[in-house]
Amino acid sequence: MRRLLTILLILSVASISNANLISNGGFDGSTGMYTADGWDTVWNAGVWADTGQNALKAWGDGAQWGNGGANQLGFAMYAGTTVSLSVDILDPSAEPMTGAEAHLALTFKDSGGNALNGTWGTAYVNVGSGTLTPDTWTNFSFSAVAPAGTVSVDLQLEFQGTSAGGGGGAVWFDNVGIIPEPMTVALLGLGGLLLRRRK
Ligand SMILES: [Ca+2]
Repeated sequence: MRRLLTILLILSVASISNANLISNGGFDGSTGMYTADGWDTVWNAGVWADTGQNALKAWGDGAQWGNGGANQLGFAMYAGTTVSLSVDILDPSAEPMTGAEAHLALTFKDSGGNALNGTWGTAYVNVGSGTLTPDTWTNFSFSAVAPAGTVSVDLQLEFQGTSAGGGGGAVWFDNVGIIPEPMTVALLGLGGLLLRRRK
């Protein structure tokens, strides 16, 4: 029985590793304002092919913290899982980001829907205006470990104004991936412990 349990544990780990959780991370399908197939919420953003590929364009409203973006919510997640986020970003020379940043965020939540990860409740990376080569797709990625109590994770991509009167221009996002990398080694070790105790 314990051996069966161990095998099931290992199989369950294998089944969720190295799989991109995102729906339509390439923004294929419909184009237009305030829409992105497979994404939960789209605000001050939309999908177009201006850059030569279908991608999400997000913009601000000229105000500090004015923002636009898109999210996908509620991916089931185990505590201790390392979650990697990868996104391609482009700063368009026709409407360059000014007084703004591209905000890439993972929000881990507990069973009560409370955000974990400290003060802001979010693991994130900000790519500030002026740091990207205009009109050039650049890949950004980061990893975060799901804290104790995690049952789900949300993804948010955002254009975010950072200065009073700033938040101008736009930013493009494409090829979004969230890859969970469970603590396979630790769980295999746990399996080994169970087998050893069986003897
Ligand atoms: Ca695309």
